[in-house]
Amino acid sequence: MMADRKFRIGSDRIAAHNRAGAKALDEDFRALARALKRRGVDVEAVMRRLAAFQVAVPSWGTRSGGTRFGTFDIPGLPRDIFEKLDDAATVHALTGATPKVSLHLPWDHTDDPATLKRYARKLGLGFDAMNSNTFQDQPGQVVSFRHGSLAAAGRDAREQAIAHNLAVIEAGRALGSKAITVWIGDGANAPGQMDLTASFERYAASLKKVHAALPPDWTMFIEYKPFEPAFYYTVLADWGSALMASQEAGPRCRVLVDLGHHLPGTNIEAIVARLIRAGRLGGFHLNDNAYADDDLTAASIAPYRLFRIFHELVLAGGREKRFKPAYMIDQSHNFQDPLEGLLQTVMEMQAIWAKALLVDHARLAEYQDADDAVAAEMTLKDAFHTDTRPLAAMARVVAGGAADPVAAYRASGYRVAKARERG
Ligand code: RM4
Ligand code: MN
Ligand code: MN
Repeated sequence: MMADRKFRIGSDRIAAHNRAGAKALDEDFRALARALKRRGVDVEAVMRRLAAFQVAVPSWGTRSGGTRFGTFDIPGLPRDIFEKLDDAATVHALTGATPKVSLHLPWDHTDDPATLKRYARKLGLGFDAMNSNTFQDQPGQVVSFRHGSLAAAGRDAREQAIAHNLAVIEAGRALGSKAITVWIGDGANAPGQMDLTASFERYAASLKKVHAALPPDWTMFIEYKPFEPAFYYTVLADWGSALMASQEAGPRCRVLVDLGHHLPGTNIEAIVARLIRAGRLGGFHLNDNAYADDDLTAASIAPYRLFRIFHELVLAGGREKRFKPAYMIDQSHNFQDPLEGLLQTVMEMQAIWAKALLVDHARLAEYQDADDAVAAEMTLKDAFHTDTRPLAAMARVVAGGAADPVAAYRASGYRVAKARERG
């Protein structure tokens, strides 16, 4: 695997892009910083915290993905995990905010983890949570997961699912990952098909075995989802079930909130607040939805909802210095160039994270104590309506990324070069 002959977006190209926009960005940044200082905001502190905001790129997000019906590939998509890492490194080069990649097994399986690890290190990348997959059968699989995996009534299927999760942990250990994310599709399509109590007990018992195999510095995340593929009953359908399961599994089992895994109208920030209170919030799969598990680009539909979630996280970070949930992207790109979708996502995340950092907590608390609903809401809105894009752009430039990652990516001709390279 010769890294050096491949087309890359180098720091010289990024620096040239930034130089071209430097004057305008400087003006916008100064004007905003002045306005924020007038509002009593410590702009340097906001910039420091913005610089610390990092999000993991999913290996599967670098390819055209997931409608249930088919995918429509554009030329130049990555063909293997090495090329997926190349693309992830491109996102990191342009944003300075995505130093880690999340792998999905067996999709990203390699027989040679040492080489993959070395390759990643050369690109300046590390590995975030490993995702297991027992929601599909793989070619040559001994027992089918047709009737379930970790929660299956059949012991063979359960043991095979546990063994797969242990293998994912081993694979992740070899790569330097520190977490595993478990999502299962187990459930039923017809009332009576499955015992609601026994299926949950089997699931929790299986999780416990996976938990017991965690290396000492590892965490596990469990992901709930209200329905699909099991439409009548899903074993891990909601945050309450997930909280119970995590508590039964063990202290290092945390709940992962995938934003798309909620029914329309759900107050996700309240769920987040409860999970924080229980000490069981593990992290996020960032994406957006209009209906269900749409896997749309994060903040494309409901940016204010994401802001409200981030607000809870900023508050929690203020209360507890060690509070550090994992941020991972989990979305599919059907109509976009996947890399543009990822870049756009990181830009949105940074801008909305910056908004959440601007909330005046002292004022908000005063209004809440005075039962002043209007003033309290307007305090949130003051932050939300602030155009924070110059802060986000400046944070990227300082981190060595591009002021405008999508524009720099387009101007580089990356995808055309990859189409030539990758055939
Ligand atoms: C699921 C869930 C998982 C992801 C798979 C591909 O709906 O969100 O996180 O691994 O899709
Ligand atoms: Mn997910
Ligand atoms: Mn999903």
